[in-house]
Amino acid sequence: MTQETVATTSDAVLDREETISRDELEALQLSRLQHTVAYAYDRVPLYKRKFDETGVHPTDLRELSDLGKFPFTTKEDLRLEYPFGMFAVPQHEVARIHASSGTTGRATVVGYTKKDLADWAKLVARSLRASGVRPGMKVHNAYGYGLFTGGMGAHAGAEALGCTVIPISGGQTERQITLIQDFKPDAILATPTYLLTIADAMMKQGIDPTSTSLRYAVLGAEPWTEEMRHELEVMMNIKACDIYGLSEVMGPGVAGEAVETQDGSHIWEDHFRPEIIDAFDPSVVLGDGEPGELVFTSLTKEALPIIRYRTKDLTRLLPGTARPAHRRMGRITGRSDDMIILRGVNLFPSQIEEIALRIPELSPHFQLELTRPEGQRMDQLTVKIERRESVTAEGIASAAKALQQQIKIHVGSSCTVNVVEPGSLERSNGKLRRIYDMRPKA
Ligand code: DLL
Repeated sequence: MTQETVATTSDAVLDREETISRDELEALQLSRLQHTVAYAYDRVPLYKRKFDETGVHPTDLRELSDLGKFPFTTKEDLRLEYPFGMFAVPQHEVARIHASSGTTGRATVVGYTKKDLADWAKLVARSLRASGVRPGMKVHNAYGYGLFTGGMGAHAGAEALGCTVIPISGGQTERQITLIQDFKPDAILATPTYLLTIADAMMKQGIDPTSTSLRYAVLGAEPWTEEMRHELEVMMNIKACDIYGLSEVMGPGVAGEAVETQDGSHIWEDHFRPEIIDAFDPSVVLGDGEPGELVFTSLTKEALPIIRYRTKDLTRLLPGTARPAHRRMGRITGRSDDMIILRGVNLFPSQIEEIALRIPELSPHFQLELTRPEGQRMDQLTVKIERRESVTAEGIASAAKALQQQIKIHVGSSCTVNVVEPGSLERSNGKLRRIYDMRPKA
């Protein structure tokens, strides 16, 4: 790593930008933002077209709040510019390409220059370090390798931090368990539901998940709750922290959580300027603390500068704590496109996770099925959830009732609860699919 570093009182050495004041950070953001909008306007035809159509020019950005005058960028823009239309550098300067899976349409393609890759590795290293990982530790990386940014992004960050990386990727759970036992890693990087799959499989093999060498987990790529954190921490005797990111903005490491506070991920604001907007009226930029859709503008990216990217992730901005100048994001309640609208009530899978895990007889393994029975106009939600081992028949009945009632009270929806046998629902290999929408297509 070549970036400037400063010593701290703890056992970690932080980047200088992690310790600067808010004023200094905002001054840095403004100069980087002014550069980025001009750079994007000059080099990417889509930005020039959109800025011109909106009637804004890079020179209109005089203070940070002027960013609100600039047009948004959406996933649809990236799709329409498929594959390389959003790139701001000639192809020979693009050192690496990643892409989304494209299951919901054309893949979105993203690119990185050598400097982008170095910045990305630095920010993942920063996130891992915040979450308790230290140089010299062995890191078991179970994020998927390939076009998904999780595997290679986490890998490069752990290497940049000075760790020994075990690049196992996702899947092959039996093998993961063998290697955890044989290589004795200190930290594991995975999606929360995949770590649950691993812990669950250990128990099936008669291995006590608290007995492994693992002490830290850095989990992300999908929504998860405080209840799930508690579940995993107790089950595996680890400290579990959040890492957030998305490919269009960079990949993992846009934000990372500090192990000493465990109070939400700090957005690395020396590289990204976040905003929260009203998802239903995007012209409204909301204040800190107000829930809405997260929007990002990159401040240093060369290959794919991104201006006001609408993430569809719903959260809010909170003041910095462990890294005071960098605001935190609240837990993501869900994505606006993952929201179930059930008879007029909005519902997210994470709400069900939160409620279910407070009921001792129920496990974190659940699926949500949406149906519309023949001849009916009303949609039906069925929560299929596995019971924990050693639960009696009465226990199952009362847990099902409790879940149904709590969902009605906290979410406002009526649903059917179906408590199923342990091991009967599909396990996660990465990002877990929670919603099964079986309603007839309109
Ligand atoms: O999931 C990047 C990543 C990899 C982040 C590994 C963390 C760890 P995408 O595949 O582009 O990139 O998906 C991005 O995943 O918009 C969120 O909806 C969701 N997501 C990512 N991290 C979190 C998190 C990677 N910590 C999309 N909590 C984002 C909740 C998350 N949701």
